[in-house]
Amino acid sequence: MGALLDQKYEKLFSLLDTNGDGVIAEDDFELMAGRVLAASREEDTQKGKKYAGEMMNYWRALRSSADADGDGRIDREEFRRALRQVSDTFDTLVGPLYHAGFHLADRNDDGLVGREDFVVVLAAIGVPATEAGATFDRLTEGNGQLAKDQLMTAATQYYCDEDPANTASHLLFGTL
Ligand SMILES: [Ca+2]
Ligand SMILES: [Ca+2]
Repeated sequence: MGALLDQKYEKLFSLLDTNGDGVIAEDDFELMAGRVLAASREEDTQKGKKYAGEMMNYWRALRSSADADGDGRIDREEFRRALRQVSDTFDTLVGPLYHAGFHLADRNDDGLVGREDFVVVLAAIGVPATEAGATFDRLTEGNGQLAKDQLMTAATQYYCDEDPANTASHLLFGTL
């Protein structure tokens, strides 16, 4: 597996280690879900609960596939090894969280997400706002509205794809 995937998994690890203690554990997901819901003011809504639920599902699926030594914490090496297998399980492991994130950011439920709402969510998971804005512009090719298919393509390619031409997907969470 190539260096590009490893760079992306490293970036993802840094974001998911929300409290920065060098391992990914349940408390990181609780912290991140709390930040996203607070930033989008969806703490008590159906969408917010759905997102928080998917965050915990992601954690449980990740733990069951990645936590090789069973200590409830996932270190960098365990994470990288697990994500290399992810193309087989993307739809169940990763897809639902991105669906829920999209619906959270689609504030008026018209199937499109605007720049500002996208930036709020990405900033809440730790991507600097200027980089999140640039991500949005790349994904939408400057069109100003993000469709769910565009996000799902980017997410799939972020986890599974090594073609250097798909820059917009590789930079989904900002610079590598
Ligand atoms: Ca952590
Ligand atoms: Ca919308």
